[in-house]
Amino acid sequence: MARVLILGGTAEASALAETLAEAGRREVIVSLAGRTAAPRSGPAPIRRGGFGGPEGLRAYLEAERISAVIDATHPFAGRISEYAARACAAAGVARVALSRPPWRAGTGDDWQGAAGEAGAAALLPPGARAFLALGRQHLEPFAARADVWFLIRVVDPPTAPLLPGPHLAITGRGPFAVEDERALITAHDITHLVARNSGGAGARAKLVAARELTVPVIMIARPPPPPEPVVETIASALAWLDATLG
Ligand code: 3Y8
Repeated sequence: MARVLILGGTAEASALAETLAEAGRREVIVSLAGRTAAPRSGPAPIRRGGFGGPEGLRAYLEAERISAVIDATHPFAGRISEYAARACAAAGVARVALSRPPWRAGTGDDWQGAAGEAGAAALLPPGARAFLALGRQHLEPFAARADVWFLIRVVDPPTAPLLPGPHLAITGRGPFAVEDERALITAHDITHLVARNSGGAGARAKLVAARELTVPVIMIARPPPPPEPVVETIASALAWLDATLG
């Protein structure tokens, strides 16, 4: 039975793994960077932690006799996508990237584009009350903005203050509901929402709530897409796998 490695960390990766594990035609392993204490489990075994760069990943592919890799990592996880493309090329293993389309502003959306978290921090007006839906890893550019009050959503409870200035940390793992996002924004008198353009359904609710409450969004633009071939949906990733493995 062919062995498939899914580089995970998104709802699409979880759904792919579930579909393949239930079909029972291929052996599936999901790999996570290991950013959260207790990732959501599913039917496929989960491997956590880095591989030690492209060389380590190539060695893993050979040792584990992986026949195909689906890179379904988060659109901002650029480094692992680059490493996976290099490792698969070096090991002669077929690989596709599954990258869902970015969110686009629609009618009623008030979005300002930002280049990275530093760009977003610079766009916040003095005295803003900003909801940072960015997780725990990319907060340093906001540390200098002691004039801003921050609501910070992270997956695991923080073990130390996330910022030196005034803020409140809350925990949450998507998918989120619009009415909960609306209540959160209202309860904390949020004046600006800062988000990364992750795409997908799992974290879109906050954007709908911001539009309904006419709260402006500072949207951090996506990094360049992963190396080709790239597909945008679970169905096309499954079709690629069948075409590749038969
Ligand atoms: C460990 C696996 C599922 C997967 C859920 C999706 C949806 C929620 C959008 C907000 C924005 C954020 C964050 C987010 C999204 C889904 C999806 C997606 C954004 C889990 C997961 C892991 C992570 C790591 C986490 C990061 C963080 C980013 C929170 C599991 C739940 C903000 C990204 O606080 C922290 O320590 C969080 C750290 C890395 C920041 C970042 O740098 O990207 N993801 N998120 C993955 C690993 O170890 O490899 O624990 O179960 C996966 C999900 N994250 O099955 O339903 O499909 O996109 N995750 C961002 O886009 O801005 C949340 O709060 O509104």
